[in-house]
Amino acid sequence: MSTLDERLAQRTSLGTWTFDNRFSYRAGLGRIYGYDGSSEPPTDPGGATDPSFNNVSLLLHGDGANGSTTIVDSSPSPKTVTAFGNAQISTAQSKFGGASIVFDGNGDLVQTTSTDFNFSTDNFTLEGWFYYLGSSILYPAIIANNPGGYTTGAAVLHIDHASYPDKLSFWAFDYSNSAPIGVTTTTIVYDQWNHFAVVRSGTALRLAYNGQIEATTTISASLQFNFNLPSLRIGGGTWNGANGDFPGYLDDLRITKGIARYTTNFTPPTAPFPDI
Ligand SMILES: [Ca+2]
Repeated sequence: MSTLDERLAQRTSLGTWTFDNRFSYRAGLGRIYGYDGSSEPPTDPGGATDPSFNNVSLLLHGDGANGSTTIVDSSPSPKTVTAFGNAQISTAQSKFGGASIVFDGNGDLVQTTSTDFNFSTDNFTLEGWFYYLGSSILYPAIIANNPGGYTTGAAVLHIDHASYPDKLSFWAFDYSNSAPIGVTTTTIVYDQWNHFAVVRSGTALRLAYNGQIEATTTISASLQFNFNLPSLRIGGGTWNGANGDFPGYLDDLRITKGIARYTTNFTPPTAPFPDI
């Protein structure tokens, strides 16, 4: 039997290990449970497992050393995530884990590709935390695809400073070339962590700000979303160019394919999204 330290050093992104039937360590939860040899702890101290974890397409905890450009995807099928510009890990702000991803609002973005981001007509949930510094940038993008223009297949969640000042708005060209699918109602508070969620549940598309569903729009059952067109972009640099650059921090971003996680108001997570 190896020592606890040795086993922890072998930690990977998934799994549960037991030690002499006296402790278990659940990776991702970062907790050690003591118990009497049964296969499960007597209680679930964290309660922090995700029954839909296998549907998670992307999970960015934004953790690491200050200045690192290594962006780790903790989803079950980890994607290669590339930082462009000055996008990097920052310990200056963090919702969870002591660090987040910082974007300076000038050409920064994070990009990845996978067919896991092509939802077609399935349900999906885009969610996470943003710390917006405020700016005069017209359309700071949080999550978008990148078809090269606002054209067939284009989709984006951004902060709007044109028609909907300091609101979240979600757009898809195939829904409309001139109107968002949804716009939140609460003015975004700068310089603090706010939770966002975009949820498709069949023909309902909902936007939530800090757990309050502020927009519900009926969409066609045949409306398709492909955030892998041809890549997924986070934090800016969509077809809007510099107008799409997000200035601030993003933390604990999660994309779930096939699952509508929120269909009513909810309490935003009080802990990092589980890795298991
Ligand atoms: Ca973090």
